[in-house]
Formats: sequence, C-alpha cells, structure tokens
Amino acid sequence: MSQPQTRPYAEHRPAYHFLPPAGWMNDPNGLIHFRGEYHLFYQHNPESAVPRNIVWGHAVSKDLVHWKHLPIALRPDKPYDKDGVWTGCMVDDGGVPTAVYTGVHPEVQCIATSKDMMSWEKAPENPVVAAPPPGLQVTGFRDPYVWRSRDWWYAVVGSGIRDVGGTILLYRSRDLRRWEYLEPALVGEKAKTGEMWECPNFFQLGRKWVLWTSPVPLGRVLYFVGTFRNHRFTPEYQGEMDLGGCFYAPQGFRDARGRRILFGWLWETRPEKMSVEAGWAGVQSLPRQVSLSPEGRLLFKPVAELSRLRREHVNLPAQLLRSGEEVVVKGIAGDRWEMFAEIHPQEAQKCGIRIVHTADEAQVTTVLFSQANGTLSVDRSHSSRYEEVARDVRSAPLSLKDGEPLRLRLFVDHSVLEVYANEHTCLTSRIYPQGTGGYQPHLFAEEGTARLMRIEGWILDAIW
Ligand code: DQQ
Repeated sequence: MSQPQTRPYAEHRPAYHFLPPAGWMNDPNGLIHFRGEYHLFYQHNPESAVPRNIVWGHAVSKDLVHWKHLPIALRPDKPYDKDGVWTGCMVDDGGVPTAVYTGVHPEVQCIATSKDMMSWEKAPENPVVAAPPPGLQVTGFRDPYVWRSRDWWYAVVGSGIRDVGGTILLYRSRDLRRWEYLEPALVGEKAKTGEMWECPNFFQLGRKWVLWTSPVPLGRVLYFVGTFRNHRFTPEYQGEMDLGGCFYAPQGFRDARGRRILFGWLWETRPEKMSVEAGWAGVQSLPRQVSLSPEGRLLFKPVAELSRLRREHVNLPAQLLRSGEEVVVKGIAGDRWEMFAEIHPQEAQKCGIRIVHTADEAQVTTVLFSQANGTLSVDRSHSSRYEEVARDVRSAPLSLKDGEPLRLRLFVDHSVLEVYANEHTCLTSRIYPQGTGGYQPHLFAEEGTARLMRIEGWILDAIW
C-alpha cells in the first residue's frame, strides 16, 4: 500500500507517537527492556486499517522516544493460533526472550522463543494452556501476563465468569510450559465492572500490588491497588487510568532502571472509512511512568526521555487571568507541542486551555477545570468540522486540596491530545480538525480571576 503520508487526512497522522508504517494497530504487546534496548510489539494488520488478520508487529528503541521498525514477529500459522496471535507479554527466561500470548481459536495460551529477537519459534508444547479451568463457565480466556517470583513463574489470564463478572485467573509454572491453575486472583461484579476482563497486568509496586484491566463492555481501564497474600488479591483502592475515552489495553513493564512504564492503545474515533482512506489506524500513547502516591493511588508521568523531543521553548511570566480575557501562548503553534501550565484557580469557577485550530478558529477543543463540579474535562463538541467524527465531552473527577494549584501537562501531536493533571488524572483524546495549520493554546478563566503561576511550552520534533 502507498505511504500514509501521501494519503488523505495526512494532517491527522501523529509525528512523535509510536505507530506502524501503515495499516492497523491495537494493543501494545511483549514490552521488554532486553540487553539495553526497549522492544515494543503490537497487535497489527499491515495490509489495511481494519482489525483483521492480526500479526505481532515489532519495533525497537534505545530511548523510548525514537523507534526502528523490525520485521513482523508472530503470524497466525499454527493450528492452535490460525485465527489469531492475540495479546501477550514477554519475559526473559534465563537469557531467552519468550513471548507468552493467546492463540485463537478457541482461546488458548502459547509461547514462542527467539535467539536474536528477530526470528521466532513457537514451542512444540503449544498450546501450553489448552483450555480454561474445568468447571468454570468463562466469557473469555486471553491476554496472559507473566512474572517471576523466586522459583516460580506466575501468570494472570484475563477472563470472566458467566453471569458473575470479569475475573483474573492465576496460574503458576516452573518452566513456562507446564502450568498449574491456582485460583481466581480477583472476581468483579458484572453490573459494575463488566463481564470480561481483558489485558490484565499484575505487579508489585513498592509495598503494594497493582492490578489493572480493560473490561468488556466498559471500554475503559480500571486499576486496583492492594495486597496479595496466599494467591488472593485484596484491593484497597480503585481508580481509572485515563478517562478521555480513547485509551485501552495498556501494558506495562519494568526497565533496567527499575521504572514501571506503560503504553496504551489510543484508538481512532473517526469512522472506519476515514481510517481506510488514510491508510492507518491506531496509535500508542506516550510511554508513562507509573508510581504510587502516599494515599495509594497511581501516578502517571510521561517518561523523562521525552524531553529529547523539545525544540523551541516559550516561557510566560506569572500573571493574573481575568474572566473574559484570554492569554494566547504565542510561540506555541503547529501540530506538535508540549505545554505545562500551573494555575491557581483562586475564585475563578472555571479555567483551562482552549486548543484553537490556527487556520479555522471555529475548530476548538477545550480542556476545562470546573471548581464547582470538581471535574476536569475535554470538550470535543467543536473540535472538527467533519460531521462524522466523535464530538463528546469526557470528564474525570478532580478536586484540588487547599492551596494546591492545577498542574496541567498537555501533549499535542496532530490527532492526539494527551492531558495529564496533577500527575494522577489523565484524559487522552483524538481530534480531527479539517485543514492543516495546527493549534495554538489560549488560556482562560471564567466567573472570577485565576492566577497563572508558570506557563512553559515547547515545539516538539517529529520522529517519523
Ligand atoms: N485485543 C486483542 C485481545 C484483547 C483485545 C486482540 C483488547 O487479545 O483481549 O487483538 O483490545
């Protein structure tokens, strides 16, 4: 197929987020920091921008920012995975990179190994888990996530118990080939947290354990922080990872520096026809470093290496932001930028940033903090003149403690908008304005005066 850059809607194609050369991408898979390099595999259809004939795409990076595409790693070419090589993870088995993934059909767990990270061999023992635990009526059985603890490998597999709810099944193995089912690590309630839990991740973070999953049919990512004893996980805190409505199936890994880093799939919110004409669909989020707050909630921070993309820098003096006035951040424009704003809302009931399309100011996306409602929202109702793209308002709860400023960090990359607020609240969105020209940030306050403490911005480099 021809290069997406020369196809329609080229202005929507991100330039510093990860995406394949062409075609469809969904879940990140097989993330690992191996021999000094970061490997990212992903669910991929190289032929067309639709979710069919999925293979494992593969890319490598030395810094999590600049990526090199590598040959396709896994294809559906065995009887046990002929209908799909679905999501899985990667472990280092004594120097041998080993992918643990779901083969379809039906859903079974399989492994593949490599000597050089380039060619992959599926194990003769496949499928290594040939069926769900006997006696359980499951709604799905996929997306294994594996870790090592002393002499055992453990795995969680995403599942659900019919009429009960999403479920995480816990297994262990000595050799990654023979697996023993232990018990459900956690069972949800269908009415509240969905019927099937996809793409679980389960890991220790500090003194706590973290479990996150992408429940069907919610289409969002839930996380739980708690304790893990005697094969039972007891959640103490529950949160949502990103409430922008475009972020799903994240996968995390631990790098050699001990950081827990995740990528999530940012899906399109334009019709499939537009994606097919564009020649591509799906983007990975920026790599986010995950940590724990003193209250036990997750914190998300784009990895420090992203500052390598920074070019022209803009810095605004502290100033008052009066109701009805706007501060336009001149110097930040175009399709690729990062911005940091520290704002004391003071008595202003609302404040935020309008992301205005420079060639057509009627196309505007609003990031709004409402003190009265205790919410942060991204309003896409005027983002685009295209009638057929999503135009909604997505909100996350956000209240500031006494004297705490609003700390917004925004990343704009063509059709991607990532918003981080005070490190714990994320709203990631997709916007598809008509025409080229990029965007400019306009700060505003309503119903009172806010105080701008610090405004900084950077034009960012393209990596593709
Ligand atoms: N996508 C994969 C599945 C997973 C789902 C298939 C989540 O393994 O459950 O592409 O997006």
